[in-house]
Amino acid sequence: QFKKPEDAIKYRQSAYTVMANSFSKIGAVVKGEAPYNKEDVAKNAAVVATLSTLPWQAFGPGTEGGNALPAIWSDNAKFKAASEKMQLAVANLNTVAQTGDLESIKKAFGAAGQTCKGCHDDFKKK
Ligand code: ASC
Repeated sequence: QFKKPEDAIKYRQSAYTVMANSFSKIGAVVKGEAPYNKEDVAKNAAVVATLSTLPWQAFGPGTEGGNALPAIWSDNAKFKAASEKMQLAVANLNTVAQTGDLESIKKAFGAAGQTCKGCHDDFKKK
């Protein structure tokens, strides 16, 4: 799917970049730094949920590098489990965001943020 390892690295980093942009916009609302607009949050949550499905295909054999730690390949089952946990958490954030209940959004956002961090701790260069 990717001609060079750099192409895979660029692809997965791009997906994370777009995801983080939308996630942090929701974060600003959750932290009270931006006003709550239901449609904006719902849209950003949908972007995060969709983008969350993309990076994993770009961690194939021979694509080591970027900010990825070798544990992604040496302990791939654990990486996959962490990625699935994150995808479930952001899918839930998206479901909740579409309902427009800010308290539920705050809870789902916090839980999703923990799954980002969980993976970074073990699999991303500091
Ligand atoms: C973000 C972002 C992450 C997560 C993480 C939550 O906005 O870019 O990686 O939140 O920091 O703990």
